Amino acid sequence: MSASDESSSFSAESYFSTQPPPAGLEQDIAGVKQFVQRQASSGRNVVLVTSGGTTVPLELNVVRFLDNFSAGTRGATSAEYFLKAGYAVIFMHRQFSLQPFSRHYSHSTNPFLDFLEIETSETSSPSSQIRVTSEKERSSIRSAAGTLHTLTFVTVNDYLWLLRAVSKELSVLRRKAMYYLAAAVSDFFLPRQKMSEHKIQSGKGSLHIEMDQVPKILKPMVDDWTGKDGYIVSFKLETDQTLLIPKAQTSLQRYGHQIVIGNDLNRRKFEVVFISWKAHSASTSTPIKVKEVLEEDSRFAESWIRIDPHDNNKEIEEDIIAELVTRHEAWINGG
Ligand code: 9Z3
Repeated sequence: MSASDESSSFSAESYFSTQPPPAGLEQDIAGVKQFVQRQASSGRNVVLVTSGGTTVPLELNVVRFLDNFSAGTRGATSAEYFLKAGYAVIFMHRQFSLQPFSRHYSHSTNPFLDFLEIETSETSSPSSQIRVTSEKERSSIRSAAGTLHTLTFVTVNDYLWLLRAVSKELSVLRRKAMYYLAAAVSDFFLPRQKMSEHKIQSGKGSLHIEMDQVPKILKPMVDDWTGKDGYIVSFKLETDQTLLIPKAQTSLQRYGHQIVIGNDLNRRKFEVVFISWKAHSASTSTPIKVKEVLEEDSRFAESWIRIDPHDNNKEIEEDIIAELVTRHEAWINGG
């Protein structure tokens, strides 16, 4: 597999007209619609948090797949801080990746317990720390809180279909909606039409697979799905620190959204950089060619968030979310 220029690239439109929607999409979206309506009447801001990595199956009867790296820590932790800040959260995550409020309890089924600050006993063993007893009690806590709605994806195809549909539902909230795209999404996929039905056999020696490029969905997301009003935050992951800022700037320039958060794979837990538009440079400014974006480009603001890497009691997401909440508030007020 190689990243050659020869593989065809799908536009978002051609992608959705040729690749089938996941089973259960309609039901998922009916749930999102209800959730959004409830939040709209309560006047809350709502954030869509995407989290975890997508897979790319290689066979229709799937035995093998490619996976993108992410444990889902960034998304799950961020969702917690958004909830604590009073946001309602649609948490769209890779099946079995980390979830808000249960990430510290590997056997917990009680995602709201930290959030609601239910009493815990310091003397009891970790597995019996939680005092809430019946499942009925737990479920009423969750629905009383009612501000977390969870959706799951596995493949990049599930992810793309869900993202489009959820974004369209959320767009009714106009500026009160935020989109926080922390999921690690594959750049390449195998279109259904090119997939082998059965397990690829090993008898023929080495394996050659040509993959197509996943459509760049941020552009239609900004321009169409979210009605140009949503506050869109994407993440850029690099392993070469010197590429972080130029790549994040290129992404902002190309898609015209609000913020790109750059993170280096090995430093992501204690350092991130926010790339945004400077106040006088509207994202709708005359497009320039991407290659003209320079590291010192004056249209972009760059601000770093850093925490002490040795402080185990501090999570960088706390500061990321605090900063985003302030910026989103300014955006809602027309900033
Ligand atoms: C991220 O960069 C996330 O912060 C991580 C989180 C995947 C690094 P973990 O949960 O990992 O701490 O294990 N997400 C975005 C990754 C991505 O696919 N970005 C695309 C890119 O870099 C743009 S949308 O090209």
